[in-house]
Amino acid sequence: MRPTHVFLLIVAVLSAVTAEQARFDNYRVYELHIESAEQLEILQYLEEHPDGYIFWESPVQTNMDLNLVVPPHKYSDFEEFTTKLNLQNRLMIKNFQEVIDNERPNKNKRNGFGWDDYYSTAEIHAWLDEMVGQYPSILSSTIYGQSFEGRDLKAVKLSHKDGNPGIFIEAHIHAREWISSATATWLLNALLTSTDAAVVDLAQNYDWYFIMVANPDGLEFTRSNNRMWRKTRQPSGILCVGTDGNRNFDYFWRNGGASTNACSDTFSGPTPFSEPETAAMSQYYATIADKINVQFSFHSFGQYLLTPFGFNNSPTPSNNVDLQQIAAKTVEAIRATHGTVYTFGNSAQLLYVTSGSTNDYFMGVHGTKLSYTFEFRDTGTHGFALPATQIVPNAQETLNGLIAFVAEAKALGYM
Ligand code: 0X9
Ligand code: ZN
Repeated sequence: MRPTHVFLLIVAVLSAVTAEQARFDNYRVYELHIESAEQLEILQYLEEHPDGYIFWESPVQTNMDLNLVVPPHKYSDFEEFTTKLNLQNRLMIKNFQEVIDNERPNKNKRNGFGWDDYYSTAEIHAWLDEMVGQYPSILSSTIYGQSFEGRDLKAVKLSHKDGNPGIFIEAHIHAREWISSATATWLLNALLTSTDAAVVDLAQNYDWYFIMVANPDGLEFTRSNNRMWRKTRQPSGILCVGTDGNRNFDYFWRNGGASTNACSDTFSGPTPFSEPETAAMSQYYATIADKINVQFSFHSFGQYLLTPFGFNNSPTPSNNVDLQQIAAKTVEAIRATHGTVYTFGNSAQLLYVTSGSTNDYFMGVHGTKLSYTFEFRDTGTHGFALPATQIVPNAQETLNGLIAFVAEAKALGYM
């Protein structure tokens, strides 16, 4: 570790020890639907002058849904402006602190790593090291860089034999999306230990590359200071910190759906790959890209399976019919597991415009033919604070989705 990193780590640890965790008592969460240019303009102004409001999505276009967290001192203000603007809104959460308080029912039962609770980067990495120690002939790990605060950026590779098609999974680039890494570690565990024939087939006949925590500094900040943090932790201006990792990749960077305001949650960064976490991921991917047939990004929430491209006026990928056909099979298998309904389609059409995302970069720059974003559970009942009791069912349905995915991708000649 460089001395500056040691220093930063000490600062980070000290501030974590002295910091108070932000509370959200009686904060309400509303889902809004932006219809008119006027509504969009007002919401964009509000995002730049939030005064207590918290945006879960940036207002980037008309015809998009957006979740807005409303603190108690803004109840009447919210009522007034939504009425004046005729802004469609639906109360999703009455007291967000209560949802956070119910997120980790097993947090005081410390019995090692598992999937009935959420864990820190250090705990996740320690578990990965333990797995590498237990399965040294098939599992290996790579430290592909360091985060801004000096934490290891770690990838693992599961391979039973040479020449397998490659599947790359990148999770937890957004700090508050805890279910993303929990699902990824569950999947790796299933690939290592399951005796189910379909899972054994996936494990033995494909090479799996996982990045469990793409943004470790962000994850730690959500645990110590603010559960709602999204970005990296490198200062982005005098008053603001962090860049949206999923807007910082160098492909049609700043071409829509990204902010140039350093305080925004969708800040693109001052330059592409300004963040050590994204620069390192792109360099790591460059070393394996020719072996990768499929790439998945794990996010939450909304229950979507999204396909590229996301940027403004982007072209439709030449294999879009296949992309959608594979997605259809995947969501069908997800639904057949526990009844969870996913919607699939192009990310810009279904959700909103984004640029500089991992998916766009891996497909656009490296030519990865199958590239998808999972937005896991739920549809807004708990939002980012999905109870840990849902980790296992979320992961089970994802695994069944992946089994169906691989079968269809193989049938279409991609693997
Ligand atoms: O906005 C994002 O980065 C993702 N949604 S989230 O709520 N998890 O932040 C969606 C990104 C999907 N778009 C592409 N990958 N192109
Ligand atoms: Zn995300």
